[in-house]
Amino acid sequence: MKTVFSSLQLDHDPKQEISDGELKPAVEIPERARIVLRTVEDRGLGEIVAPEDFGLRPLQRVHAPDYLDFMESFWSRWTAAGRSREAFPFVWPVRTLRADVAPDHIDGLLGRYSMDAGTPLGEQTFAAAKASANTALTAAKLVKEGEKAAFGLCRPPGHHSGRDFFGGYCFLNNAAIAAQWLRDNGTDRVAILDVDYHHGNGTQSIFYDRSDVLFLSIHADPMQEYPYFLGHADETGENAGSGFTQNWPLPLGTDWEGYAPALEDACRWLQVFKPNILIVSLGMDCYENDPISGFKFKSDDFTRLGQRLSALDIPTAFLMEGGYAVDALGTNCVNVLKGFEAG
Ligand code: 6XA
Ligand code: ZN
Repeated sequence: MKTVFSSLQLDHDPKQEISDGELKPAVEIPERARIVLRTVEDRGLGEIVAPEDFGLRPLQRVHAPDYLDFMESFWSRWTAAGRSREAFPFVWPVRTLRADVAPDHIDGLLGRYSMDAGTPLGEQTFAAAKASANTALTAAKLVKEGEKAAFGLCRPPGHHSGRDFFGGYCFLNNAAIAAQWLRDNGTDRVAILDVDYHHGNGTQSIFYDRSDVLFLSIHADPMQEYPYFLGHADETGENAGSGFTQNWPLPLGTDWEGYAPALEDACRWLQVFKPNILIVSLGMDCYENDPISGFKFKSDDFTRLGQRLSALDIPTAFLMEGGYAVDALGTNCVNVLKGFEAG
């Protein structure tokens, strides 16, 4: 299968992040994309192509205009306020504070448009995020035009970003942008299966009241894991979207044996929904040695995941999300894609 990637995606190069009560070295780093790209080449997955530029329109179909304006103007406003290092938000409009106010000060705006303090924003962040979205859109377009599968080597990732906020290392929701673009271009039914270790709260929220985009997510129980405040089993959609969101929160320590029944369930939903195209939010952070995660996948289990998805026989766009065990990331990712191809 083809891999889509742009070197612009490497320009988001965060140095530090806030986690565990410390400023630590960032884990969502350009080396992640480099190692996946190298493994795609070494194992001969297929051609590597540059993304097309789809412009702002597909982003505007998913994200709020004021959020996109904030992202576009962020760095000039940040530096105008006298700051030069990467930015972290630190105040949010929680219960009893006014969520309808858009403060003038950049520190207030950072809180308005974010969900956490763990996601550094730098000078090139939005340019890289736009390139990542174009990568997702190009992979979706390849599948729409008849490829059995395509791999969007997205970075930065997307699934935590909602209509008007960033967080969880995500700035634009690549999977949602690709799904909406498919809907706008004649694809009737799209399903998103999120197999990242973390719940895809942004994607869920974007399609929560819709029946044309099925959202399925298997992830670490948010009672114990980020993003905590979404991804629980009783969230199944609302209004026209009732029943079109399904979550499988699994306990910390889950291995392939514990994971497979949830995957079977999700596959049954896909067989009933019969999407024209499947988007897989492909995180590799279920891996046993992932530095920020708590599942127990071995590298071979990623091959099993790819094989199981292949049996569904649905045209599939794989879009990369998380996975931070950099040394094994290429192997684990290409295992899924090769497993899919081998069936
Ligand atoms: C908190 C953890 C962010 C999760 C990032 C991720 N700093 N999401 O991998 O899928
Ligand atoms: Zn993740």
